[in-house]
Formats: sequence, C-alpha cells, structure tokens
Amino acid sequence: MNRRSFLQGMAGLASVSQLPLLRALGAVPPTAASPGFRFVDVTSSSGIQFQHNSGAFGGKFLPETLGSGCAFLDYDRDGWQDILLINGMDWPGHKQRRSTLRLYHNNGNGSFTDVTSRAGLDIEMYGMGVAVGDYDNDGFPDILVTCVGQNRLFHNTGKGTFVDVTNSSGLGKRLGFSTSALWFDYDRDGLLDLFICNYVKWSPEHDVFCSLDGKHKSYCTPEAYRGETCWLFHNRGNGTFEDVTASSGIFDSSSKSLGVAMLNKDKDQSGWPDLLVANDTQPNKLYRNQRNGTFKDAAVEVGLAFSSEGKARAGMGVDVADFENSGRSGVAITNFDNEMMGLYLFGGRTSEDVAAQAGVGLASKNSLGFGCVFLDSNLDGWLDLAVANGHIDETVRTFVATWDTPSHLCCFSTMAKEVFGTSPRKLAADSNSQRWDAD
Ligand SMILES: [Ca+2]
Ligand SMILES: [Ca+2]
Ligand SMILES: [Ca+2]
Repeated sequence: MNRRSFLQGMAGLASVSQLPLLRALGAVPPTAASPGFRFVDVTSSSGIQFQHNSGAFGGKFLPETLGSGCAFLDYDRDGWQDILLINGMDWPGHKQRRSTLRLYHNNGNGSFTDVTSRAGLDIEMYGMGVAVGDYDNDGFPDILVTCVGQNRLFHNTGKGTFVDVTNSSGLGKRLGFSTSALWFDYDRDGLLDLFICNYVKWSPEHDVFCSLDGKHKSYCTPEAYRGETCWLFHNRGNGTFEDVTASSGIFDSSSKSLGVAMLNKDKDQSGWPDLLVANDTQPNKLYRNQRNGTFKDAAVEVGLAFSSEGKARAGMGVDVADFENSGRSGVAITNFDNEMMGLYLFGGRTSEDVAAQAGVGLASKNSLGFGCVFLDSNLDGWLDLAVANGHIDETVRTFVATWDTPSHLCCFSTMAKEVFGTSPRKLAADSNSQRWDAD
C-alpha cells in the first residue's frame, strides 16, 4: 500500500464511521513508562521567541509539510553553544510578512540573545535544513542552509558575523528542493566536503493537484513527483567546491532524499566514511566509500533499502550510533504512519531490522516520524532514541486518532540489556556532547 492509498483508505474507513475500530486497532498513543527524569520547556524563559513560517496560505504546497532544521553551534567560540533556527517564508504572490532564520547567542546564564541581524543573517529564504562545519579550517564553524530554491553557504568571519559565499564558493546557480546536508571528509584530505539531499522535482509553477476527497486540495505525497539526485561537492581547499555528483557515483535521479548520516566503520572515526541516505517512498541508499573518490550503493545487499516485506518505506530522519555498546553500528530511520521505524544492526556484510524485537517497531507504527537522534538522556551510559513526530496534512486529523502524536523518547537502556543480551558496558560521559548549559 502506498501512502496515498493508505490515506484514501483511512478516509474510506472514517466515512463509514469506524473511528472506534481505528482506535481499537491500536491508533492510540502507547503508554510510556516513566524514564526517571523530566524535560522542562525553557524556550520562552531563555529568551527564544521563534515561530516557524511555512508560508502556507491554503495552496498546500509540498514544502510546507517539511522543515525546518536547527543546530547548536558555538559560532563565536566563547565555549557556549549557540542556537540556529531555520525558517521558511511566504510564497511569491502571497507575501504578508517577513520571516528569517534566527541566530541566538548563548549568554552563558541560561538566556539567549537574538543576534540574527548583527550576525548578517537577516536574510529571507525558504530554508529547510542546516549543516554546520568549518570548511576552511579557520577554527570558526560555517553554515550551510538547505533551501527550496538556492541553498546558501555562509562563511563565519570570526568576528561574530557571516558572509554569504554561495556564489563565490561555486554552490550557486543550482535550484532544488534540498532537505538535509552533511559536512564530511570523504577523501580524507583534511577538508570537509559537502553532501546535500534533494527531495523531488517541485516548484510552485509545477505544483500537482492532489485530493483526498476529489474536491479539496490536499498535500501530495512524493509519489506525485519525480525524484532528484543528491549532490556531492568536493572541497578544493581554496574556498571553492567542485560538483562531483556524477564522477563519485552518487548520481541517482530516482531518489527522494530527506535524511543523511555518516557511517564510520572505525570506532575512532579515522576510517573512510560511508553515507546512509533515507529516501521517501524510494529505496534507502548505503553509499560505500570506495576509497578512491567514488561511492557504491550497497543498501540492497546489506538489507537497508527496503522493509522486511520488501517495500520502500517513507524514510525521513536517520541517525547512526552504537546503541548496543557492542562496537557495531546501529541505524535508526523514521518512516510514515502505518509503517514501523527501521532500527538496523550491522553484522558482517548485512544488517538486520530489529525494530520489532527492540520495542521500537510497535511504538512507532501509528506515528509519522520526522527527525530522530540517539542520545543518552539520563547519562546512564546507554543511548536512548528520541523521535520527533507529526503529520503532513491536517485533513488527516479527521481520520486518524493519532494526528497529535507526541514525540517519542524510547529508552534503549533496558532494551540493549534485555533484548540483545549484551552485558552492560558503561560509556564514558561524552564531554563533547552539545550541552548548551554546560552542566
Ligand atoms: Ca557561543
Ligand atoms: Ca570556518
Ligand atoms: Ca575532503
């Protein structure tokens, strides 16, 4: 069943008043055991006032269903992690307000100050994601913002400001619907290269009419659009990048990519990094680094491309970590509702999806997952998994009881021991983790 037929199927079910059946089938939030700690929302008390603008005006443009990313970065190198929040903007012809990304400086006392204008980032763009990396090795982190339209590269001057170097760096004159991006040094020359995920071929002029009821417009699933290749840019070391998408073997115009994560086989991160790309309604990719500037997709052989039923799921977010503390990598990939998350463990040349055994499968089946991250939320030495859930279309509210799905925090501490039978081995507290309040 594809996403559209699922949504239409749900519409059909609801039209014969079977919502109680949906609830009985498990479309209710799973009960959560107390993790033994609490998160407290300090957004407003810390001085952060941010509202995301998707530009939605009723036209139901596809990019409104995604976005947007954010990053912790210490842009001024004062030892305190600052916050960057990416934003969209109003669509052409429907301009009502100005909205930009926001950079918040960490004051070191639990509060933040909006320094967007001061930093030179008060620029409108339809932002989607962000990747932070020091591409010129001057010690100051630089910012790549993925966009609908033209992606933007901002060089950190080291004086609290940024300069848009998109065109001079060679990243200009490329319009797309970019989503996630990753800085990584695939050829190990000491210079960060740039991988950018693209979703589908879409523009306001080529928007497709999709409808759940045959009358009113709804958001299309990606199946309505052709895919688009991801991009790989090699860092030349002189402030410019070379597009090596084709020569590196990355080119694939069938992909509809939303998430990317680096997979490093060596624990000390000194190896040749591979890439994992989560694709929406298309097979996921595992780009194996051939150590000669090229990559080879091994997702099908390894068993990451499809679900265990052989279906391409709606891959969204992806994260990689050794969540077993066993020395082997694990991968989490979020998917659409009515699809479980993928939770893969590598063993030899293949991987196994252990989502169901690990308790993540059923817990995630009725929710639509977007971003996900492994984190040790209670510092017990075991990585937990946090998943941001949502939905793409408020029309679904009528049909699906889990429209307002809460985000998931799945505690793997218990699972690793009980399900995988591994002996508890504590990880040292990660001094490099991004703790903004330094406690
Ligand atoms: Ca700082
Ligand atoms: Ca830099
Ligand atoms: Ca490099």
